[in-house]
Amino acid sequence: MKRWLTMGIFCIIFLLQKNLLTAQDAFLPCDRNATKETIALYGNLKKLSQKGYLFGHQDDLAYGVNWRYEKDRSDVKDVCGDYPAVYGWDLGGLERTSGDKNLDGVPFKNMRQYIKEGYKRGGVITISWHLDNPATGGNAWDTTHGTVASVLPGGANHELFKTWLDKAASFMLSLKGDNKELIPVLFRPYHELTGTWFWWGPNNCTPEQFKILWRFTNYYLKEVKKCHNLLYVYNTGGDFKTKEEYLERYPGDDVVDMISFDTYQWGNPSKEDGFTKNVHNLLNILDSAAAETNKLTAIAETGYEAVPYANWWTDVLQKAIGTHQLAYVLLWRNHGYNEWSKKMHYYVPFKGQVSEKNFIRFYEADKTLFEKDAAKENLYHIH
Ligand code: BMA
Repeated sequence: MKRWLTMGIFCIIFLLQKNLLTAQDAFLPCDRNATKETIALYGNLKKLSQKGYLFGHQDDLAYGVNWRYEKDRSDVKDVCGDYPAVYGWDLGGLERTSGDKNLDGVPFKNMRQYIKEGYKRGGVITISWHLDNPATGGNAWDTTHGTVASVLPGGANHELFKTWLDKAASFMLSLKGDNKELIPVLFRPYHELTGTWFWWGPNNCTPEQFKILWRFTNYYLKEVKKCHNLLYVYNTGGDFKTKEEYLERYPGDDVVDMISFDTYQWGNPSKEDGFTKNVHNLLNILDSAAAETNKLTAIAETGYEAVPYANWWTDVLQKAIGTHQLAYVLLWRNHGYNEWSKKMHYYVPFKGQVSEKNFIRFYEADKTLFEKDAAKENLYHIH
């Protein structure tokens, strides 16, 4: 009798474990050799998106409005006492011969350090890449026709392009935690891919060419360079009207982990609610694309330049997201005064800014998750 009972208990444990394993298996990164921290992050982000969305900020630790490179400082932390849960960084400039600083002046040496610090505290890292135009030597906004075809295998700039991917790979592989483990990165290459302003946009390549560009990048980083700490984020502009349009350039479930879009507030939200309505529509489409592809979702860039509307955080952004489940929402960088546009260029409040109080309410909302919330989740461990 006792033997039967013991065997029965073993059977139940076995079946339970098998079920749990199957559940985990169903949600794995597209890189089948992803590191265990990367696998853990992916599964945990999926679970966490049912509770709320992580709050992210670009270049958060490097500078803010009226300050540059002050240890442990962050405009977000100055206002609400907590760091963002997601740290956005950009590799643009790494491909240049002189590549020691990115296109916005952040030294890559510092960036690597900030990434380590954020990861160590339990935050999440995402990286975009405003890479130069390899055909012309111009910047990412040089939309000279034909560049995409020229970097694909067999194209005139393919070998040069590979040397740039080599540089991106060595940066990714240089990101290590205290135990020498690779730091997982949500990699968002060829961002705003449906916009006409970058050389990888639809005015410059067919959907097929774009897909090959993506698939080659994924193959090269994963198989040749052995970067197994990357989760791939497909990212469009905010200009799509249907799921089919959204997925027109989607390169395949086997090379994507997260789907996202970028969209910014323009105009005056106290007079019209176009942004809220639009974000809501975009999120409905994103949700249906996620149901089809079984991927995580995010708003990878958003904001209202200089946040001139005091209640923007709760009355506009929080409302726009509503009950949609997202892994994260990231606000763009706090540059401060921009000499070129002669305007203030920042997207999160700093001490004394007009939306400061409302940002604290947004911080306190149940669904918004900042770094302390993320740290509690132990995102890099499989639970
Ligand atoms: C844009 C602006 C630019 C910046 C670029 C890349 O949105 O913030 O000033 O150079 O992003 O970070």
